[in-house]
Amino acid sequence: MREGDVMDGTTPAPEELLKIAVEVAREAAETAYRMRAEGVSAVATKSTVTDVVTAADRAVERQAVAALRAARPADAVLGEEYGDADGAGLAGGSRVRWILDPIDGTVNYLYGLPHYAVSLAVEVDGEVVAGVVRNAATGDEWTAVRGGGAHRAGRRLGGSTETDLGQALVATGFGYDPARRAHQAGVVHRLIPYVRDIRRFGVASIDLCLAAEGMVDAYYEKGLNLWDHAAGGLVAVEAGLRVDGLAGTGPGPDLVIAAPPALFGPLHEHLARLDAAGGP
Ligand code: LIP
Repeated sequence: MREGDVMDGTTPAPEELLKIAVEVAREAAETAYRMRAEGVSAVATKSTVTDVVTAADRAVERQAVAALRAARPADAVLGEEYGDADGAGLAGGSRVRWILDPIDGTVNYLYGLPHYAVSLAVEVDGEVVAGVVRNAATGDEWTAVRGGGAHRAGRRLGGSTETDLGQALVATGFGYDPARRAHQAGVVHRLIPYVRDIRRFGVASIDLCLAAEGMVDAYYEKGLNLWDHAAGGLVAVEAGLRVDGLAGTGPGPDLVIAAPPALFGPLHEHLARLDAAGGP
């Protein structure tokens, strides 16, 4: 048990859980960066021939899970590469679950684009209460605590002040399945006349943080897994954005939309009309 446990006998306050998350994410990011410098190896594929996983994705996840186990042995951990690390969900009866994407933006990582992140969120009783997204190439780090705001480099984030969708810079992404990409491209094709422009950076967790910073005005994507959006989603919410799916269904694999309240409605309307949550 760590110092600072105040929620109950075994569950620390979100601020304490965030400290653990940041420590683990920083060490994981260092490993990812070092392994990139040494050269990407053991590239395998997952859902499709373009859905790659590298030795670094796996090594970073093993390292982070071991660090979380050392810090909080009873907690559950869900990671992109190994799933439920202990295979038993809430193994030790803990109320806490960690949600990890060891390298979000693996294709960027493969190509050496300095835009990939360790994303680590922590849930208590199924609700995300804290999260960190760290760009392992640049050191940019976004953090959030539920009810405590979102921050980068000591600055509290507030999202974009844009109120006109026609002036909005919108980030989005495409899946690994060609048929899904075709559907997503069709949505972009028909959405683009109604926005300022589109950006495709390739890392959902960072996209959500850029929206929290107002570096883009909004973001949406179909096909995300929980580990892609759990931490970045809290950063966006704590920066004042609405993060949701279509028709209030909540952010999920069908669709994640993140936008300031003034833009959320108009963007949601277009995405619903364009069947952004549909397709393969
Ligand atoms: C990636 C997401 C990105 C999406 C990619 C992929 P990965 O996650 O961060 O937003 O467009 O298709 O899902 O596979 O690098 O962990």
